[in-house]
Amino acid sequence: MTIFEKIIARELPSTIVFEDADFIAFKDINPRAPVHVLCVPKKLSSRLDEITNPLELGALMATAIRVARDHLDLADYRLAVNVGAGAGQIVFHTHVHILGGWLDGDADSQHADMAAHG
Ligand code: DGP
Repeated sequence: MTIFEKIIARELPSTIVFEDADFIAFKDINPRAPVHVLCVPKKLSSRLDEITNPLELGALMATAIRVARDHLDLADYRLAVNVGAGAGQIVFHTHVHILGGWLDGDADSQHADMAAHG
């Protein structure tokens, strides 16, 4: 079972900001922006490029956008996906990072840089 499956099953605590039949979104435990939420498909795939159905890929992006705008109230935000360990992926259950909430001009600071984590 992946860490995120345990969160979906409520076996691990998390701060959930959105959930429907197919997706869950919860706060990242190691935030790298003032708002940092992960949008996760409940159907398990280990990395984004394992999802071959364009409708599923589209639904994931559409859900991330809906969570950012409607549930996190972000006008501007960054969506990021690490695909593979070499790109910084550490949890092998596909997820989209939703990052935002910076003050003007802070979005490109080191704090906001997905590559700066670890
Ligand atoms: P990535 O590097 O793209 O695989 O990002 C995985 C993210 O998952 C990372 O930013 C930290 C977060 N994370 C790992 N374990 C947990 C956990 O148990 N709970 C929560 N809320 N987030 C976690």
